[in-house]
Amino acid sequence: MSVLEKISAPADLRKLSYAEIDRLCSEIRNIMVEVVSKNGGHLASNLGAVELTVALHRVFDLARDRFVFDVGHQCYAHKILSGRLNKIETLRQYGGLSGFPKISESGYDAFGTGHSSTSISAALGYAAGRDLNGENYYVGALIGDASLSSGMAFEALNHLGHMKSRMMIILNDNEMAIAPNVGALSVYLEKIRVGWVYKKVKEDIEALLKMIPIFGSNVAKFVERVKSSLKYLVVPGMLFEELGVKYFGPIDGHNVEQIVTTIENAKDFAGPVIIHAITKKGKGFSLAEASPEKYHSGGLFCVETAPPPAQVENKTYTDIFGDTILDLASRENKIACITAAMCDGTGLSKFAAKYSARFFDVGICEQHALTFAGGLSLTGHIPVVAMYSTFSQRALDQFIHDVALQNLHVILCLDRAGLVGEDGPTHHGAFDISMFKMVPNVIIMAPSDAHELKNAVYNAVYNYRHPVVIRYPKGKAADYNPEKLLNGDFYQYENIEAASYKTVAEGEDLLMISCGTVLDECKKAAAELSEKRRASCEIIDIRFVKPISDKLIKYCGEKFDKIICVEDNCLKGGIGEEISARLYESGYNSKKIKLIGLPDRFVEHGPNSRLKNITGSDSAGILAAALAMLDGEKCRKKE
Ligand SMILES: Cc1ncc(C[n+]2csc(CCOP(=O)(O)OP(=O)(O)O)c2C)c(N)n1
Repeated sequence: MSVLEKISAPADLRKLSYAEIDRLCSEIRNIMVEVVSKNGGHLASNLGAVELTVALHRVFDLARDRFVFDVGHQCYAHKILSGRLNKIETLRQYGGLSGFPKISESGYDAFGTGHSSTSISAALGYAAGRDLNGENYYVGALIGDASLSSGMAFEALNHLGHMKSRMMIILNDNEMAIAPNVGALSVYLEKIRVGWVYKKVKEDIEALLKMIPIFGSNVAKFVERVKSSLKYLVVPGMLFEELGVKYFGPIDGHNVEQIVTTIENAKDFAGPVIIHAITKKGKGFSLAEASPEKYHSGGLFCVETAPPPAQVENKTYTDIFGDTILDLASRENKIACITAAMCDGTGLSKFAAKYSARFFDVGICEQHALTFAGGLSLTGHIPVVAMYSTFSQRALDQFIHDVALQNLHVILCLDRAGLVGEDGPTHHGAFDISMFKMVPNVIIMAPSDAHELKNAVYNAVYNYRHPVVIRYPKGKAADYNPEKLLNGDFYQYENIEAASYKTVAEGEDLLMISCGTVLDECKKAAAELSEKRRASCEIIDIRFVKPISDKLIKYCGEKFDKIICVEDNCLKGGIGEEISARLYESGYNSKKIKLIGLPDRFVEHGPNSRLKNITGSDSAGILAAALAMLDGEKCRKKE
């Protein structure tokens, strides 16, 4: 009988011996590797947090006590232990368990997460509410060392020190973000780790100081000064203590007994405490221990072998962006690239290796990344900030106030725009068009294929002296042909005038305005339409979300009565709404217009093909909308 089988509720963990707990941790790891190899997911972080999670469930009753998992990508052991083992096979599948904590999924999930560095704020909110209500459950946050470096986490620590609420932070310190962690805080934590041995030395010195006879107050003051300067040198956790948070550690984050004992001691403290646990990312699975970055998150893999490197014909939009910026940087030495702890994920690894002086990893600090870029641009550099669309949500004010208001030449490259599949609603890039389109001075491009993306980046660098946003999705790049448009060894970039659009197919009966990589779906739908109804469909690749020219509006208004706008942004504030309003405003107010894009609800997790289908934004949905327009048929019902 496996140890897991002995656990019908988390409280059963308390009945286990520590030898059984060790076996349990291995069993949990095996399940994780098995499931992630089939369903994809965040492996390395989960493997590293098993013992911490088991210890939490052993000490606390997490149905009542409230623990917030930061980012939430390390929640698999928590799900396995809190009544979801029988559904773990469905992890990240449509209708199955989410890859992140979700309050609608289980009462054991205290707070929904996905974006980093929210846990201390959310836990402190819980603690404040608990105290107002006169309740007495325990509250805590489990946060990684990289997530702790973000502004939000610092804001929460600052507030926590002021509130002095009874709550616990468990710092899961594995020295890694997705890649090795960066920044002064990480150097500080490194000092603590290294200084583990200094602990003993410090105790000896203090004992020695106590033995020195004190001759008058000067000597006493001197001793105090020596003591406090020594504290800064060698006492672990001084930073937290100074902020009013009692520090425990560092401890071995893979030793359940040690973690449990420390939690038990720390939780009796009346105010805020932090337990600093040292862990290894990827722990227990040799491939992930050796390459935690590769196994941070990702697709399917064979349990025995590492995933194969990407082939040329499988280049993603991320790869195309990375290659392009590398190429342009060789010609333009003012280009500087900025990432918020996502160097590889955004395709900047080659740039970082070749142009390290012009590369800045600011940590998980999207807000700082944009304002930093603003300053950098005023020194004559051309900052290119690459981040995922979903994380740019956090930096909207910095984009508006620090970049756009001053009309600075900062290029914001948004990867993972549109639906991202199995990571689900916390990670879908559903809102960037709506967010950025409203901002004055900005040029926004939505390239429809690999070559359009290359040209977008080129034009953003050389031709547009404004803030520029370029958005592109996850996945394999359409129309990628490395030979295409080569002039000798050099790629032949094209100058693109802002607001220019491309007519992809000419037609008479209906117009499809396509925004970005949904162009493929539009083409498929148009082909089927012509086959099914002999209807001729014009397709326009709009290229620019902003500006949209009056010429385009006039052309659409004069030539077509039926117009379908397709995008992978949410419909609210999307490009379809913009075109409808502009048509109406220009007097073309009797058009039949159908808007296709993401609905006014959060789209769940699951394979992208399925999500596109249920939101009606695949070729079948576009075709159905076109048929409904042409024939007056009812649109295919959306979920
Ligand atoms: C706001 C935000 N930016 C970027 C990310 C992408 N991201 C997911 S996990 C991660 C690294 C987290 O490192 P750490 O907090 O140390 O946890 P670990 O994975 O090492 O356990 C990053 C950058 C995110 N989830 N949220």
